[in-house]
Amino acid sequence: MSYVDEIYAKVVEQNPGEAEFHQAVKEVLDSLKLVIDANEEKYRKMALLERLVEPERIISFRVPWVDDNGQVQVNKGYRVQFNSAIGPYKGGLRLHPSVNQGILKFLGFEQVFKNSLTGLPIGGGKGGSNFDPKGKSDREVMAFCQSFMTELSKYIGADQDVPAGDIGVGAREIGYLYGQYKRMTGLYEGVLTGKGLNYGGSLVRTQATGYGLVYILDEMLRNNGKELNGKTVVVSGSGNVAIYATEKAQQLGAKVVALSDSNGYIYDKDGIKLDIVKEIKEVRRGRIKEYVDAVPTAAYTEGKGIWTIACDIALPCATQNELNLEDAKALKANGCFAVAEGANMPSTREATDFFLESGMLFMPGKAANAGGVATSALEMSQNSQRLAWTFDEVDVKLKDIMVNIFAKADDAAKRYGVAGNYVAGANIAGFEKVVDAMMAQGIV
Ligand code: NDP
Ligand code: 2IT
Repeated sequence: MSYVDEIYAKVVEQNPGEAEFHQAVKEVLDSLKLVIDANEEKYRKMALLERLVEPERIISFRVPWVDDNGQVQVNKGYRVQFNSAIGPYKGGLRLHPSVNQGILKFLGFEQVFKNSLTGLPIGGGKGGSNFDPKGKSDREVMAFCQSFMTELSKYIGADQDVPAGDIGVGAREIGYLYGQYKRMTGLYEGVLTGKGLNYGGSLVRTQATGYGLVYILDEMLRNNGKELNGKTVVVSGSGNVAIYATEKAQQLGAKVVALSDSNGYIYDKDGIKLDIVKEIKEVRRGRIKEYVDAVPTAAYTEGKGIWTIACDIALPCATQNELNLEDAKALKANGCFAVAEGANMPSTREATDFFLESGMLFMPGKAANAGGVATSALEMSQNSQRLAWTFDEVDVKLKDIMVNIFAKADDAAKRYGVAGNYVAGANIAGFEKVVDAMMAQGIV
């Protein structure tokens, strides 16, 4: 058995029941075969892959809090500190009832390669809880965040581990978490990113993941003789990433016709009116179906099915494994020629293979959604300097980083004889920097 296959078998055996983690590891290892086979003896002796797939540390803890009825609730809290070879652990916190250790390990593993691709000095981590913020009052969310941070504060720091937002964690939650960190430690430091602009946040961080996604999409299209202007786009989700991907796609001349949430999707043939979506989602914390109350010419459909809408470009921006083989085939049959992943691992492995084999342009999440964490790293730089850059300064840097990520994925794919396969390219390019740092730092 090759070294790569041996390691995958071990991961499955030693991490039972963690399907998403197995899936993420398999995709990366399959891409790395080309690189590892050429250096097998050296990497095997150093147990490089064994170390790469094992988190440096996982912290798991109890999160007790009191709800509005005076009832004590208990959630599970986690932080997966996956790899610190190239910088302090960096990655979001997810609050969603589906969160478990396996999902956070998959997200932390992806983050290691994504963060490497940004070219900035950040290692990989992820955390969160099975707490469900939906339907909770602000006071309940604050009580949860304070309890969560009381424990987490022992393990993080501006030069140690810097969490941020992810599903269910936005400006409100980061504010409560930051306040409690400061209270627990007495430190006013850049320990979290995605902070409010009045207490150390960076301009563009709110928009960064969605904007970055469209910047790299644009770069991929232009490098393949196509353009975004005039194209019809379907975006899934209606959270932070989906909203700002829609905004930038519209600014660059595309027509976005659909958005979704976990209940269903809207279709607006005239193009989504984003100010209405922002009001529903960012102000009222409502459901996407409320869009048709404001725009009666649009349609709402309950359930899945967003990928059956005809489009040129699909941007999955909701959650993992939201787009399966059947969805991929429907997209292709309806004329879709490009897919870029705003979410982490939204396409199943079968869907990803179909995109690549059928000649569609496909940019995987760890490259395509790296603009969020890259701008987080820019927030860390500004915090260290005790300065705040202008919107344009940060936006220009973000665009430059996304163009560079495209170039790295494109170049690595070409170097290993799989030109146009940006999955392999991103995995290899992300791996090269991390492995170099790990080898240099000895057996740790
Ligand atoms: P938000 O919480 O702002 O929005 C999440 C959106 O996805 C909502 O519309 C939500 O619908 C939908 N969604 C979440 N879980 C499910 C599910 N199980 N089934 C169907 N729909 C679901 O999160 P973000 O926009 O920040 O994150 C979206 C994706 O982007 C995630 O995969 C995240 O890991 C990734 N990402 C985020 C970054 C960031 O900076 N925020 C950076 C890089 C990647 P509902 O309201 O019904 O739950
Ligand atoms: O998946 C991700 O890259 C994020 N949720 C953003 C992480 C960050 O540290 O900004």
